[in-house]
Amino acid sequence: MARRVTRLILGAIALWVLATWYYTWSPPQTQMPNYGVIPDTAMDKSVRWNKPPPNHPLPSLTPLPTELPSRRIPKVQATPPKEDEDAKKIRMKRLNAVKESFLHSWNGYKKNAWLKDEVLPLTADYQNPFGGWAATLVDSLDSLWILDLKDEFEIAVKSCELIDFTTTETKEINVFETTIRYLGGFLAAYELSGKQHPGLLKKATEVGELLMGAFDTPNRMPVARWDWQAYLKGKNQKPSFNTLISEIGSLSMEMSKLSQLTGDMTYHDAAQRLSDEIEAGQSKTKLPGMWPVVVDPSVTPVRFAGDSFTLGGMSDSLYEYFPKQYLILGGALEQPRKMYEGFIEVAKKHLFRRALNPDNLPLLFSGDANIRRNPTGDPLVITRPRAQHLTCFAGGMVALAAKIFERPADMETAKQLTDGCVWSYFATPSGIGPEIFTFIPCDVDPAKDDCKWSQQRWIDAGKQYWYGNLEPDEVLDKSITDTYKERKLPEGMVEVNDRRYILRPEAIESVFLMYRMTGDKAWADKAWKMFQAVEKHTRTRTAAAALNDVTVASPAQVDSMESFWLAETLKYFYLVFSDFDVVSLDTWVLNTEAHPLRRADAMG
Ligand code: DMJ
Repeated sequence: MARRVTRLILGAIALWVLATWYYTWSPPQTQMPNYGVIPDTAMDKSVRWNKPPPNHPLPSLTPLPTELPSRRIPKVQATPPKEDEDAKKIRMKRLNAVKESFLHSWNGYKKNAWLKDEVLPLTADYQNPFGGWAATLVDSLDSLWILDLKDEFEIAVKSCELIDFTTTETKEINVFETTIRYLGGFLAAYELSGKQHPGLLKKATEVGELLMGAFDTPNRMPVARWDWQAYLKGKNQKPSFNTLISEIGSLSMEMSKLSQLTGDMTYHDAAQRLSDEIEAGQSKTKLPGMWPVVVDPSVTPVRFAGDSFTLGGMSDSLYEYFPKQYLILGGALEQPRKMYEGFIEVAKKHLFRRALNPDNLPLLFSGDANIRRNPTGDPLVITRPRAQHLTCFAGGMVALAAKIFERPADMETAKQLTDGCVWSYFATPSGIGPEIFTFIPCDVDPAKDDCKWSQQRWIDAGKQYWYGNLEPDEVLDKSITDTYKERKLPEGMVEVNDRRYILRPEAIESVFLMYRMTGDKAWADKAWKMFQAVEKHTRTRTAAAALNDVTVASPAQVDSMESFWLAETLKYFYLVFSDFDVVSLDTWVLNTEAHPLRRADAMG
């Protein structure tokens, strides 16, 4: 009997030990949904940002330029097209449709993901890919203001007070994304709303202060993916030797604007050091005038030794910022203009290509350039006819620069670049342009090539693309037409390399800028057609979703809605149908007090 009791007691103790171990070490039972980003479990959650004394203090700070610009910056907006009552009714209907779409997604975010980075539009869940500091909320503040959703704006501004920038579960802070989505978001909203909400500037300063930690390196170049906790623990950090050029090349507008608004030159100084390095490297790259996608800022001077050049992903905003930074600084600094002028002719020569299309429209696309060696060892520039949705900002950039830098002939280039992107929308069965496709370049010399469409030319381009190692007559035309059919390729494309549409803004941004700068109503009609297609396919019960394949009539939706849908894409659609004095480019872009309104937003 005593032995049975002892066994029972021992059993109970064993059970208790097991249970204690299980509850202490097993995962919590209330399963957290998968938010897409796995927080680093090794992160010390008690660590909070508290600015440490710098490891590499600066003897002095570069101040904002104060001299008056040597040249007057010309106005950019055209006279709005005349409109009768019927035309106005149509425009207002379109405007309201965009506003309704915005409210639908905004409410979906509010209900399901408030204070989180992104709503998941299919599962009505959320995810935190940008530090968990309410990216969609902050990024969309200026849209709320522009769309005249002032009550929502007030609620959102109030909620910003709850965002805690002293901590995050993210191990590495992405300095570029944090700058454009958060810092840019606060600054744009602060200025647009007439500087009536000092809390927004306070938040911007918190972000700016945090980001300055990433610049505390021996050469003051930033660590683009920044381990903030290691830095707090005293790590002597260095930038990575393979950094993307856009991640260090497009911080300037937000940093300089923060200095303009606070009077603290720390931020502008950080940006100016970067710009000086980038300018110094401009003529020393393998494609002088442009910068390679991957650079090494861990050394001084920064090394720009890469072989690949593009206006697309990983480089785009570097170029986009030149005219906009020139404007932010009121034209008082020639450097961004010089860098623009130094690169644009190179891009025209090596990247921009006329493209064959069944309607024989004058279209341009911005491809990629790679540097190879020819048999004698000399560098050879190979242009790859790969068009990315991300390059669609180029039309708007070239148009803006054509106006402010007085390059009127470039307006035609801007038009053709923008029309290229519009064509990529209208060419697909869904009515939306793909993320990446391969086009058919015509000879750069119009005297040698009239760039006239024929089915045979499309087929021959396919032979070249798919069977480049064979002689053209070794490949049957039929095998190419079969490939085109199987791969559902619109006439004029030889491959769609990435079939997604992820709610990106670049194409509509350029259409909007072209409309405001030319006053040609055709742009508004193009925008409406684009909007209808985007709205039809992306809308979900909760918000709006990315698409997996725009080359089919009914693309499947993907459970993602990045903050730029509300912060950029719908804002540009809305501005297309607004009066020209809503965020007039001449007020907000040319005014030396103008806000950065985030990288892609020359005006909003
Ligand atoms: C935007 O968030 C920014 O404009 C960035 O510079 C590149 N593109 C995305 C949206 O596509």
